[in-house]
Amino acid sequence: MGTYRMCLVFTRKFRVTEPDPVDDVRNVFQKYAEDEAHMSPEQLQKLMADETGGEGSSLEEAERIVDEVLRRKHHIAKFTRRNLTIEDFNYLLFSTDLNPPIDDKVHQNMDAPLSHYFIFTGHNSYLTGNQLSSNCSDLPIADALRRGVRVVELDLWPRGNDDVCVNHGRYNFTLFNTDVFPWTLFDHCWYQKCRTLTKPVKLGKCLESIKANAFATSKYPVIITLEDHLTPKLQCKVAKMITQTFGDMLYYHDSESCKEFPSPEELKGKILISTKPPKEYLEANDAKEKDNGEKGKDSDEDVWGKEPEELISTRSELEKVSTNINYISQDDEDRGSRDFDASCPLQAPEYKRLIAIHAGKPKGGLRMALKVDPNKIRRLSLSEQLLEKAVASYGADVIRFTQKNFLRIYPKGTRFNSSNYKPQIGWMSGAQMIAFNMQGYGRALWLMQGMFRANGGCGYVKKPDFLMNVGPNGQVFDPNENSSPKKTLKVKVLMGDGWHLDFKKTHFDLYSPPDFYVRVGIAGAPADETMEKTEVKYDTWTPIWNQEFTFKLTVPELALLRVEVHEYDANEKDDFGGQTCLPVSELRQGIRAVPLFNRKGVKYSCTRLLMRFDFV
Ligand SMILES: [Ca+2]
Ligand SMILES: [Ca+2]
Ligand SMILES: [Ca+2]
Repeated sequence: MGTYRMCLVFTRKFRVTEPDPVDDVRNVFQKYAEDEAHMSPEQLQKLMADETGGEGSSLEEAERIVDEVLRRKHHIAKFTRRNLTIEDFNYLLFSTDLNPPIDDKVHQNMDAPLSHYFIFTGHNSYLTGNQLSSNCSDLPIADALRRGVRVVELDLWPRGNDDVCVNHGRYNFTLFNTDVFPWTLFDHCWYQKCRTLTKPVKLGKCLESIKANAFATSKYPVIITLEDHLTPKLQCKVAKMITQTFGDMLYYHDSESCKEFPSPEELKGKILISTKPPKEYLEANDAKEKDNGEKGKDSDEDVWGKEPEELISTRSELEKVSTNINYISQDDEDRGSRDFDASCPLQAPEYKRLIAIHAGKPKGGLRMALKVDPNKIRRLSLSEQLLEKAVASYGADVIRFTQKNFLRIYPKGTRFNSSNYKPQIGWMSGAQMIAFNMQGYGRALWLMQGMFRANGGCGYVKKPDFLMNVGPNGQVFDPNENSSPKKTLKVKVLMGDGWHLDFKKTHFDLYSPPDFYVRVGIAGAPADETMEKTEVKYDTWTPIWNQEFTFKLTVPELALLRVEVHEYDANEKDDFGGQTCLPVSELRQGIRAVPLFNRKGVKYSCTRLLMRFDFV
């Protein structure tokens, strides 16, 4: 009896899935195999060359692929033939590693200054869950770095008189608004508690974790942004800890003025510190704190099947955000540094020396904050709301600023649940560091993960030229101007497979096979944003859709292809069946195996779609 059951399990887990080739696959096979029963390596090479426009498709590569398919599919090492049947060819097209939708190699020019790249950026990287009560740990930092995140953020707080810990300080009491946060418990008592709800982790542990994981996935530099709430004495201690932990890995420069930054290539294997110089913390401390009025509703509800919302908030929402520059100082980096001992003499030169990227606290209005100093590179932090405001009012100034300086965007304070915001507006304005809560999964994070699948997943994606170009009269790209379509992408959703291996038989529907449909669309420039969907294919684990969609793209450089699979249910919320997001600029033409990921961005072992991409 036991043997019999074992046998069943074996069959279920290891059943090789080989759905019959769809018409598109048959047609391609017939065309290149010239109506013969087999496709030779030479014919495969011709196919590969036609798809890539002739680039990077050698006969050796085609032979390697043929051998690999025969080895895997027929479990033999010595071949009596060296060519593919239609079934072998179909197997090849379904292989996510042999036939991926985008390349996995770093292919962009890595020799431009650091500010010419979008950088994969984390927000409150040490939090394991929500922003109020989750624990602090070095594990999410390690996890983020291993996923290619290149900017991690640490909040430094005193622990007793002599020690430093990493913790999510506290929220302004004024942030708590019962409209946003419908708990009735927000009184002063709660405020006191909120200061200590998240459990701290030792700084040393975080630094060691960064050192151990920084270059496991990508060799390109890691930037640590520090939010510092420390006395000069403790800053000295931090400087010592950082120096001792990282040693030669640390990059810093002697002079305070730095006109151009080194490139990711030059900074390979280096760690950079970015924070405000100690003096500015003192000033921030003295500055009068104001209600930051972040009362906008969270726009990132996980409502499945809902269309993407408008990129820019409505006028009335914008008007809630004051133009007063004091709101800029409502960056996390400033929020509540009240227990700083201002009477203490300022003596933390070692600390100041370590700062590679100065976070400048702007004086004056938003426009002043965006002013470019030809002799100095700064990092400016804006909340997601203030960025919208800045782009709507001074779009060109934002672009000009980000051509040289670093712009960091952070989630508004009311995202207690670690949700994220739509990153597109940040990319369209050239903001390098769009800080995301990496543990707060949802559609926005899928876009972020999709963007950084580009360039081999190394965490640096070169900004497109149009963001860096300066015209003869100093004119730059205007993010508020509409342009005409430059490229058309055709996406054909052919079929899907693998769910029966990754999910239980009853996961989707209890009494029948699942009913899948695919939502496919574009995230990017407002004019390009759209979402379409296929028909529902009822009661099948291997749905065949064969539906084609056409997307006209005004900004193809920043477009992301969004793909979501859902399982239709007549009487309840549809089930989730996988997602992915892919940089359009890197899509390989032709029929590709597109691996799907779960809500958190973890790849399923077997679940994938067969899709066809064409640029016309
Ligand atoms: Ca269902
Ligand atoms: Ca069903
Ligand atoms: Ca169903």
